[in-house]
Amino acid sequence: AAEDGLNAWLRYAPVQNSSYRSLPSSIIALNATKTSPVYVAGQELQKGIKGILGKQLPITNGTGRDSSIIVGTLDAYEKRFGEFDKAEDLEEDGFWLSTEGRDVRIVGQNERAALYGAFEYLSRLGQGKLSAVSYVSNPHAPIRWVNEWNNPDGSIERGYAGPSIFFKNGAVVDDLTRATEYARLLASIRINGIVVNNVNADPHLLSPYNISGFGRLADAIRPYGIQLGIALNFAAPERYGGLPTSDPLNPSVITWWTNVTNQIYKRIPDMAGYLIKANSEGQPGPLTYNRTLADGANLWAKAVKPYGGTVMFRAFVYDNHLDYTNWKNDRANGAVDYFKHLDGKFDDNVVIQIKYGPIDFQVREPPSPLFSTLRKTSTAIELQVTQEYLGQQDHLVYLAPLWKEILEFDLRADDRPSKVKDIISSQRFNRPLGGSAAVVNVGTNTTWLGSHLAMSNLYAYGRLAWDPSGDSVEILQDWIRLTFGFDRKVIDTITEMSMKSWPAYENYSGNLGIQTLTDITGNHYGPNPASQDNNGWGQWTRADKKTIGMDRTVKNGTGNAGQYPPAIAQRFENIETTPDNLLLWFHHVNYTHRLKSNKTVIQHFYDAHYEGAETAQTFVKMWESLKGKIDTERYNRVLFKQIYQAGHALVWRDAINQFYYNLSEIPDEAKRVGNH
Ligand code: GCW
Repeated sequence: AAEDGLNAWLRYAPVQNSSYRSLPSSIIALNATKTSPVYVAGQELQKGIKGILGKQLPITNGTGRDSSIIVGTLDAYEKRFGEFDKAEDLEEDGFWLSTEGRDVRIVGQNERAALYGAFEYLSRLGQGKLSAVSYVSNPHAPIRWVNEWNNPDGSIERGYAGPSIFFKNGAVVDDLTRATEYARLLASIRINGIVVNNVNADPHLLSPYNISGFGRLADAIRPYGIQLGIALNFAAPERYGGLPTSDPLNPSVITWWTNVTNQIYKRIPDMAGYLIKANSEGQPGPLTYNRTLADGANLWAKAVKPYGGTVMFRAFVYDNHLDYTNWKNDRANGAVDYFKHLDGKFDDNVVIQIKYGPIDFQVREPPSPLFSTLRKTSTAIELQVTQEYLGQQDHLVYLAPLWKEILEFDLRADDRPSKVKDIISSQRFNRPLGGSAAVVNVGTNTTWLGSHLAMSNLYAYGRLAWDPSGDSVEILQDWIRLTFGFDRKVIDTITEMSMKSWPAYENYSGNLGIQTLTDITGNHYGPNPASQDNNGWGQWTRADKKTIGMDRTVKNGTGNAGQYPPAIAQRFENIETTPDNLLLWFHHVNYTHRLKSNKTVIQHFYDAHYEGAETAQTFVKMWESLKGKIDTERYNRVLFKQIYQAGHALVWRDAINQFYYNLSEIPDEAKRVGNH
């Protein structure tokens, strides 16, 4: 049963359906050299059809007499069958799938695209989607990566599913089975890059021994069409290379990085590129040497350029020793303040990787204003599948609806439609690159993320990276069918739990845009509203006896609202047009301030915390109603989590409500909170 966890949505559980009898009788993988993605596609089709239909199809070269499932690249297909009339419609990484006619045909623009098409076909079979179809599917953006904050000792920063599948004792592990299995899962959701080490990067990972370790890792994931990326430590020239400086304009530093890069590409010719966290949370960076962030990014951009590599440069630059006594200070201003004047100064193969909101993966944030600030720079959005502030996989929080809110947000740059999804795809500002990265942090746990239900988030991430217009419920239900089967009640129940989960978590953690009120100085888990304020981290609530919220207006506050294009700036500047769910993000108000719902802020707090915690109680009963419809092992594991969440939601409710009651001394109209 551990297999169910490991295979996740690729279980290939049997499906009974008589109309499958008309299936082709062999598989032809065109021009497949061993370990190529097309070869893997052939193997995967064989395995999947065996599982789903109980039929063992031979992989042949094709006799021409029998019907076949044909999979291959556009080139190989045309060589074999002549000109292909859909060729023009295929973009990079795109595929064509046709189940019309005698054969099933899967044609990829490149090798990995052929594999994507094979997985798509298997996903349809596995969900009982039998109608004859013929369509092209192209990606919304070229960069569809995951980041894994893995340290060489095997620990994972903000990972909640056990130690690393990649590293142990300072080096890449010998047995890379799990790395390959992970690549398989990721390829099925069309992810094409993995940055395997923590952005708080260990400079010693650049040793020749570790470069050969990276090489083995790259070999382990390459058959799935996935490229390896490496996170760098800016100060490696000093900390590992023995140079007196890491100044990005110093010739010896440039030579040093160029040499390291050449060594890496010698071992890994298709290395995807570098990811860099610089001048952030104590990490060194170009600013340490009075150079610009662009000077740093461009140094690596030039080193990887000859190999077609990309530099992902994180926008998560801020001062974590902000003076909290100054009400004009605002961590949320950091990204725009640091990057605005650099627009147009980055090389073409640099992509600025921007967290979805201006602070840090909170339960609710507006989109980062940097998305609409950078017009001459490529950008990507950074999301978290690992639930750092969102219950760390002990709480069910289905994240697609949160991501969709950001991706569909129209920033109105130059008063024109400017949805975040069209900015990061490179379309809106006509940039060469763009896309998304999600911090996933899988571990050795057989469920990958530490929770069976949390895997809907990884699945949804891949789906939305490929097509951000996808619908949260449709994506979820595809995942449920593939993971748990077709039973109507199973589908409806998990759908209801998942769709209620983010609003519930928001209700019992931090609502009205006040942020997730976790302990912010430590593990980011559990309630601790007092920890937000009076320190340099800048995740302030500004709560006192009478008032609460960050004043981010231009007229009176930190000016953050003014970082958005005019139409949006106006909306947030103005308390009447700021939506209730972001009220305390942008405004500092009395607890007695009336919301659009006509409730006071404090009463909304009390009520929402009761409501959210109540919803979490119902998840237990909902899950229990599935007993007998889900295998015992997964049933019990999920039940355990739901019972835990129900209890912890009460802890959240009471801790937060009591805290604001003690502070404000305003009674709860329903008389639940207080000293009775
Ligand atoms: O959310 C914060 C985390 C840090 C993390 C940092 C970042 C990798 O608490 O653990 O460091 O963000 O994104 O760089």
